[in-house]
Amino acid sequence: MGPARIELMGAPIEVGASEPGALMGPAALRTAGLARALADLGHAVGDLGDVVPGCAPDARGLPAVAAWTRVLSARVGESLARGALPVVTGGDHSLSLGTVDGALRHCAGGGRPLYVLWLDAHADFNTPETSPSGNIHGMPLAALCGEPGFDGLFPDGPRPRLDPSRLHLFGLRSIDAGERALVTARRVGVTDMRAIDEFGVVAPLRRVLERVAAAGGHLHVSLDIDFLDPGIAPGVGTTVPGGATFREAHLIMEMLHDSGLVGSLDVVELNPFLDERGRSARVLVELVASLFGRRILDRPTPVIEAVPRD
Ligand code: Z70
Ligand code: MN
Ligand code: MN
Ligand code: MN
Repeated sequence: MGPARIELMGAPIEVGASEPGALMGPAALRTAGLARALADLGHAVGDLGDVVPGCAPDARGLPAVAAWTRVLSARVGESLARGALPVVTGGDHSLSLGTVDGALRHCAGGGRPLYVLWLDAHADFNTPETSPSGNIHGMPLAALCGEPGFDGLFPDGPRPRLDPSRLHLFGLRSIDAGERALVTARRVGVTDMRAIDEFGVVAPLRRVLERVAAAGGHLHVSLDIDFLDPGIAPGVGTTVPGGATFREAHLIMEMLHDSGLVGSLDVVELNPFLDERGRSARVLVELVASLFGRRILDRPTPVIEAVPRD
């Protein structure tokens, strides 16, 4: 059984990145037929349009990101409270400050643990102190996990923090020295590209999904397009060679679908200005369709026992 309703929201934010163009991401995904692809699978789909932040269009830096965080947290919270599954399209990765905050608050209210699967070439675990670039899209996870240096980003008052042990970085292949130290110290779960080369995507992802299922958790998936190899998805500001293949990425999406655990989704960092004839937008639509049940034949993931345990 699928979700009651999938709610698409655009978050055309690019102040978190240095390369302009990500604000066109939601429009490109609409043009590539995201809503139609999901509706064709039999889902009830609503496109709620683009979220509008409470800041001036030319606002920059942390105050602008804070305005986006507030409104996205509220919109995602409302969507989850309606029993819908919010899919937020970006926009740079700083938008996940809001989407994950909204999911955290929703889960805290319901007494459910929130797990985050971060499909990304990067760790996005810098703080203003460790960041070599100052770009906020390289920092959302440090902020969400409660690292210092982010005063004024979230609404005042108590806020649920993301437990780093419930965060899993998948596809990591570019990490700065300061964030490497933090990721290790905080015991963040990591399946880096070397692990994928050695073990494939299936066994590591099954471990993650088993943990979420055993805890009765809500899984938030954050898909950064640079998780994919730039050869299949060139429409991105920061290309990092050696990314996930078309087949690996589809298999991950199919496994996520079969798990039934995904409660919210971000699709981020598509930069249509740098894309080649819509290729990257189209591959993202295909991947999201696979996450929502598109499959080759009508058969589920083989039983977990088929994969040897370590
Ligand atoms: C680098 C930084 C980053 C995304 C680039 C890169 C961060 N670690 N994140 N593209 N999505 O500037 O902090
Ligand atoms: Mn719920
Ligand atoms: Mn990212
Ligand atoms: Mn990235």
